[in-house]
Amino acid sequence: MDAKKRSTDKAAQEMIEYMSQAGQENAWDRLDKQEPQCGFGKLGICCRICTMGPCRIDPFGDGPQLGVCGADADTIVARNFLRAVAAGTSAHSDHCRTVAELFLAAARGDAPDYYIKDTEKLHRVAKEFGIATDGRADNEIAVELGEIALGEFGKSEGTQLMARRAPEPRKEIWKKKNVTPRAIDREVVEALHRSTMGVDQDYKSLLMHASRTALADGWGGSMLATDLQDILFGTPSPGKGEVNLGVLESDEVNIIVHGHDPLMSEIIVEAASAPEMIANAKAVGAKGINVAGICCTANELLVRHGVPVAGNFLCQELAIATGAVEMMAVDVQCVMQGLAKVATYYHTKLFTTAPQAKIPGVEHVPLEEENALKIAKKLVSAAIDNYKNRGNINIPSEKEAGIMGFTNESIKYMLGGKFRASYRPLNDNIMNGKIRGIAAIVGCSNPKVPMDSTHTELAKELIKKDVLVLTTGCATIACGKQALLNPKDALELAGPGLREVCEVVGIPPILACGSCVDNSRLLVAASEIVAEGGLGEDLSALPLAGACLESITEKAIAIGQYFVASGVYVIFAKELFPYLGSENVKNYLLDEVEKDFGGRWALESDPVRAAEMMLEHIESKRDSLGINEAKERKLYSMEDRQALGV
Ligand code: BF8
Ligand code: SF4
Repeated sequence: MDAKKRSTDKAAQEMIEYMSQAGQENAWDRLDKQEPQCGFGKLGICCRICTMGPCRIDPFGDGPQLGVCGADADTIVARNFLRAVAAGTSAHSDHCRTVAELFLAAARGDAPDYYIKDTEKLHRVAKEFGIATDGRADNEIAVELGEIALGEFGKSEGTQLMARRAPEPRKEIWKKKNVTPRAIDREVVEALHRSTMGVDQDYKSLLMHASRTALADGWGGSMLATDLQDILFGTPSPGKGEVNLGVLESDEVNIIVHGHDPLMSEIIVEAASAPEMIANAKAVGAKGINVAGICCTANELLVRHGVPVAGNFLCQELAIATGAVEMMAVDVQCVMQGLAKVATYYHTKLFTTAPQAKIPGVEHVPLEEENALKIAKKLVSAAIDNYKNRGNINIPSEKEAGIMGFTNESIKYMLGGKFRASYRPLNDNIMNGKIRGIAAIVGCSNPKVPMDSTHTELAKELIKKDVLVLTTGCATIACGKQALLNPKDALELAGPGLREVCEVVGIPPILACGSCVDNSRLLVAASEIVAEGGLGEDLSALPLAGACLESITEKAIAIGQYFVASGVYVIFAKELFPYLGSENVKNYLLDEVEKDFGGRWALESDPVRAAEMMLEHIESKRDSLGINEAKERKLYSMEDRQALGV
């Protein structure tokens, strides 16, 4: 076991060594035990959809080429891809539904501990949805907005309201291809129906529905979740935060919130800051209460409240192994069952809080919206009571400060000022070539990749080449751990053009934009950049590329596909893309899909090469826009001019 091969983050290396010496297993050890992993699964050519199976296709062509039902590799791989998109869409959208229900309950006065924090955004989104706002109370407007939002999941006709935000030519493409997303639940249900035995057996048809389902995520569930959360919990604005296991305090009661849904974590933060809770903590000998986050819940809290981030996905078990965590409360998604085992070695009290997510042996305390603060205080009290049970602690010292919390709104304000917020300065600087283009770095941490290495190397390569980077999810936390969200450090790594613009407008070269549902912020920002003018008429015209080189979940596939179907070029790591067992599916996703949507997938694991590919794409878009011409003329030498006779 070489901890350096497992992670590039020193705090994680220290904890990996520590757990190894203590004989405690974590995700990396379990991965070792799984090796060699199934080659059929890696290619996506196994099917267990019906009980005539499980079936698998021989990738070498000697053995069976058809499942019992006659399904070929194309159908099996396309079905697996569609089901991943449907699962990812369900995750983001069920998160959204929970938020929408809470939003409505808060507006109706049935969730007394929550209230609307961003009334300006409430009015803006309400007007966009055609809700009358003049002379009406905020709560009345919010009730109507909440009802419409919940309707987006199951409405019997019409298409997603948020999808109207896309540029006109994009909407035309979706209409022509018949993929404008309808009700979110409908797209997911249809995806499961189509991909069951004996239904849709045309890989292109299956993949077309994957686009529609994914769009119901990006321009539906995820976008709606982001906006409702902004209205209810406050729209983030850039602020300072700290990242890595060093944020845990040796002399305070440490509480970790982990998962995705801010419903639970928001209220735990509030409960932990209540004077009586702090007094109780002091009474047991602690100096205070320290709440820190892991995964996307961390991003949500960091961007809204500056709550410190203990780590990304692979840090969850390591955090407990510090021995300094009195309580970890988890909600939904990316919560490893392995936590339950690690917690048995330490005093950490683990709680599940979401009705959708329980773990055997872990106490379940559902966070009811009508009693939220009371229940949150019960959880915080459990943490305080547990402080006395601490044994030895081993908190790594590493932590880095950075600026996080960029949104479509805040980027515009920073660029153009509060009263004339605008993307104009950004568009101008892309057009004059100081900024070559924009890159989105998104995604997870996967034990198959040295933790954080690819996200951070890619970010460094891109800013060096004058590409503005926007990042979300665990990729953001990876950048934070390596000081890349610290504007001063990051600016030193940026190319001269990007650096100049960032210094003038006061933004860092890597913009931390929040959680994975916040990828929808990038879609809105890109649409507004198009609307600002000068960079083409559609998202596919923009010098823009996305990458997720450390992915794990089905959610990442849904995100990738909604970016592709929105016209964006998206790179994933080849080894983490289990859909290559069909030449036809591969050709479609890596090539032909571009004719349909203007975006496509590409596969590359090496961050330096991935950066080159993204730059090539960005430069080709710049060429098509004609914005490289002026710069090229400047490079002409005297001989060139004489040869041209000018
Ligand atoms: O939704 S980046 S490991 S935490 S899936 Fe999960 Fe991946 Fe992290 Fe957030 Ni996103
Ligand atoms: Fe096999 Fe077809 Fe059933 Fe899949 S659906 S398990 S390929 S028989």
